[in-house]
Amino acid sequence: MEFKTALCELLGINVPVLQGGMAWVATGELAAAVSEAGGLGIIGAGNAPAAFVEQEIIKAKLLTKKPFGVNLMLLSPFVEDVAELLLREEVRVVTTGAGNPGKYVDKFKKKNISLIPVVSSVALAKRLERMGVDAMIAEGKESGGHVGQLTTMVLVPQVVDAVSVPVIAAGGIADSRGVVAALALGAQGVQLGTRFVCATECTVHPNYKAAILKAKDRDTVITGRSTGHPVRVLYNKLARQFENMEKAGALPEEIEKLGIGKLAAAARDGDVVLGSVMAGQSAALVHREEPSAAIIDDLVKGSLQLITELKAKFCSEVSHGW
Ligand code: TUI
Repeated sequence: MEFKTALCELLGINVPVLQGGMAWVATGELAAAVSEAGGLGIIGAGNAPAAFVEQEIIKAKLLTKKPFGVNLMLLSPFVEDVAELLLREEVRVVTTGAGNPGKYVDKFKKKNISLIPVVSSVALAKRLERMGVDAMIAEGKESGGHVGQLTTMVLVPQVVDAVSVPVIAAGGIADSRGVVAALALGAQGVQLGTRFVCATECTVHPNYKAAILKAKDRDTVITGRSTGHPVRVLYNKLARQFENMEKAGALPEEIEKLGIGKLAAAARDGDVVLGSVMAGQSAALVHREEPSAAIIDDLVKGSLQLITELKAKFCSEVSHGW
C-alpha cells in the first residue's frame, strides 16, 4: 500500500517510519527486518566499540539490500572510531543522539550519507539546518532513554516552523493515531522505539520485552536529572536507587557511576530489576510481540483508515446548522 512523503524519496524507503537506533537493543537483525518491511531500520551504536558496530552492519547487509541507518551516540567514548567506521562503510543514513553533531556534518555530506540528528530544541534545529543536515528528528520527552525538556506535541510544530528540511516526529508514538497526529503537526515521518523493542526480530532479552508489555500508563520515570543526562526508564529497584541518591544530594559523578553497565544488564542479561529498562511513555500502548512487517503494516493501514474516518466524521457535506 502506498503511503509516501518527500522523506521517503530522500531516504529510499517506501513508508515514512524509522525505527529508533536504541543502544544494546537495535541490532543488525532488527534494523534489517524494519528496512525489509519498507521502513528505515537503524542499528544503535550506543557505547559500543567500532568493531561491535561493524559486526552489526555486516549482519544487516547480509539480511537486506535495502537502505538502513546507524545511530551515532555522541556521548560514547568510541564516537570518533564509530564515525570513521560509518564513513568507511558508507552507511546510507546516520542519525545522532544526545548532543550536537555539527562537527560531523561536512564529513558525512562528502560521502553522500544522510545525517539526521535528533534535536530537542528549536535553537539546535536552526543551527543544524544552517550547517546542512538533510532532515531532523524532533524528539519529545515522552521517549525512552536520553530526553530533552519539551513534549512531542509542542516541539514538533515549533521545529517544523523553524526549518525547511523534513522533520521526523519521535517520542510517544506507538500506533497509527500517533502517526496521524505527527503528520498533523507537520512532520513528514515518524520514529518509533518502544514498539519496535517488542518486534519479533528484536534480539533484546525476553524479560525486557515482557517488562514493556506489562507496563501501565505511569510506569516510566526520568532519572539522572541532576547529572545533566536525564534518562526515561521503567520504574524498578534501580530507578528507586537513582531517586534516593538524587534526594540525598549525591554528586553527579556518583549518580552517573550507578548507571554504568546497567542498560546492558537489562537488555543483554535480562535483569529488569537492577538493570536500566529504557522505554518511552508509549510502553502502555504496546500490546504484543509481533514481526516488524506487521508493525509497519498496522501503522500504514491504520493511518490511512484513520484519515478517511476523520474526513467522514468532520467533513460531511450535510450542514449541521453550525
Ligand atoms: O539519544 C537519545 N536517546 C538515548 S541515548 C542513550 S545512551 C545514554 N545512556 C545514559 C546516559 C545518556 C545516554 C539512551 N537513549 N535520544 C536522542 C536525543 N538526543 N534525545 C535528546 C537529545 C539531545 C539532547 C541534547 C540532542 C541534542 C542535544 O544537544 C545539546 C547541545 O549540545 O545543544
